[in-house]
Amino acid sequence: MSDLSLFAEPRELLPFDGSAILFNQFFAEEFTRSAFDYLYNNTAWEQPEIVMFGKKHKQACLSTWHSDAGVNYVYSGVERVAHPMNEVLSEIRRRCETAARAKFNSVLVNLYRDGSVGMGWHADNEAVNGREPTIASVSLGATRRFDLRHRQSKHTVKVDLENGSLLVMSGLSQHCWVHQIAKTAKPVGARINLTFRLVREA
Ligand SMILES: O=C(O)CCC(=O)C(=O)O
Ligand SMILES: [Mn+2]
Repeated sequence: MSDLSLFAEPRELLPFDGSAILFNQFFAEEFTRSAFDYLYNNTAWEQPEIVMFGKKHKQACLSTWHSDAGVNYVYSGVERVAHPMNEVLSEIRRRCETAARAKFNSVLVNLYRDGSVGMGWHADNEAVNGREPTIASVSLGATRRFDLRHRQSKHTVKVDLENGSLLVMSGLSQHCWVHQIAKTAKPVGARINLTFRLVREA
C-alpha cells in the first residue's frame, strides 16, 4: 500500500465510549475550493448572542443554521432560526450520508475567521439531536486542531482537521466526550465547518 492511500484510510479516533471516524481528503481539493468560496460569499452570516453563566455574549463564530425540516435549533440559550438548504450544502450532505450511512436534515455552518476564533468545550447533546446522534463534520479552508476529552477519565484526543476532511461522530460520543476547537496564536486563515445532523421536530 502506498503512503498516499494510507492517508485516505478512515481512522477511529476514540479508544472507547463512542466513535469518531476521520476521513482525510474526503472531498477533492477543487471541490473544497469552490464550496468554500460559495459558502463564504453567499451565506447570510449571523453572530448570535449566547448565554454563559447567566451572561449574554456574542458568539465569536459567525454561523447559520439550515434545515429542510424547518426545525429551529436551541442551544446555550439561543434559538437559531432555520434557513433552507442550498445546492452546495445539499451536495455535501449527500456525500456525507453515504459515508456515514445516516440521514441528515439540518446543518450548522460555522465560520472561524482566524485563529482568534474558537469554540469552547461542549457536546452536541441537546434533545433535538436525539439519543446517540450521528453527526457528520466537514472542514473547509484552514487546518484547525480539534480536541475530544472523555468526561470521566479526562483522556484527551487531539487531531488536525484539514481542508476536505470528514469526521463522523456517533454512538456514545456526545454523551461521554466533549469537544472543542481551541484558539491559536499561530497565523491561520479562515475555516468553514459544517456539522450535519438529523434533528427531530418537537
Ligand atoms: O468546527 C468544528 O470542527 C466543530 C464545530 C462544533 O463542534 C459544532 O458546531 O458543534
Ligand atoms: Mn459540536
